[in-house]
Amino acid sequence: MEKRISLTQYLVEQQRKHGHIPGQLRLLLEVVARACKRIAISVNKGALGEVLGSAGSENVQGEVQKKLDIIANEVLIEANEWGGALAAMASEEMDSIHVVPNRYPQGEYLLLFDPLDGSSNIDVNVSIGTIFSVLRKLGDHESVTERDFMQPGTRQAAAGYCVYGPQTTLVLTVGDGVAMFTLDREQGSWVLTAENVRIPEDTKEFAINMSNKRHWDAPVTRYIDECLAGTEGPRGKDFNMRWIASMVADVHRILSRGGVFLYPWDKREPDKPGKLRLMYEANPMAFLVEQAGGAATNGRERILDLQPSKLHERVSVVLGSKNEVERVTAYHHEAR
Ligand code: P6P
Repeated sequence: MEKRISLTQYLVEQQRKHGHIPGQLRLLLEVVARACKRIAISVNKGALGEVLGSAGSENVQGEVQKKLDIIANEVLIEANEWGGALAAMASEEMDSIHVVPNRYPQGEYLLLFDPLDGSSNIDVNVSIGTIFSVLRKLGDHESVTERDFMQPGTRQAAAGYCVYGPQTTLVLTVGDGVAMFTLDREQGSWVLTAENVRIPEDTKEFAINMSNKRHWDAPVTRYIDECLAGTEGPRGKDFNMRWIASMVADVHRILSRGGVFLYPWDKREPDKPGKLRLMYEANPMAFLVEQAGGAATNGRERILDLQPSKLHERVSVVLGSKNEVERVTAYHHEAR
């Protein structure tokens, strides 16, 4: 079997091949990967590690925090604040940004993350994950504020996720395609197991929480009804449905074999554009999906083009196989 390469060697080769990865970014990505390894160890302990259940607190979203949410957040903060690559961090679990303390050197990057996405699955042993996005700090002003983070997803320098499932897999892009690394637990190292990942443009598999059907907007209802009609309907083919309720796991399946994922606006919270967060869920996943030849919109516009105004703002998400995303988006425009 050919010799597999490590994450470090992959990043060094990317740096050498394209100059695509400045030294600071390579260091940052290796630190994030190491933090994900530590989170994987805590996640894998489950009940043995006293890490299941709720922490008895709520996050900025008003969601009950699980113990592992807080552990994962602390691991990412502690791993990243001393390295010198970052100016500040933002997390789903923290109300405001965390500026790198003065006792450490400040770098030129901003790191955003959902430290443990899919928390409702933690206690029932279903795959969960860490999602991260890297932006560059704009300008050379000293004091970093939340305004520095208000950049569209097209400005991401890197994005990725780690899925804690049957395998522990790190998926990464620096704008030159998508690579996947599987954690070799015996060596404790990330090993390249796929690169230049491609999402098929067509699919027969959709992912949506069907229990919200009565709350959807007409274009989404039309699209899903056509999928459900199968060969007897206008699509002329049968569809399959998957919903893991863990975005990382659903997106990983789509990167691995195609599919379309929808978490659209619905009338349960009419004043909110959607459930998922733009900055540290939709943007990194949209960057990965586009780099793999897929598409990602909020039903009408390209997610990566959206100009954020708030750190924790939400968005509707339709992503995956290009032709399906384009169909859903076309239905939204027709319904205008
Ligand atoms: P629902 C997990 O809480 C999450 O943010 C995503 O990972 C997932 O896709 C979605 O919410 C699941 O939401 O409403 O189906 O529980």
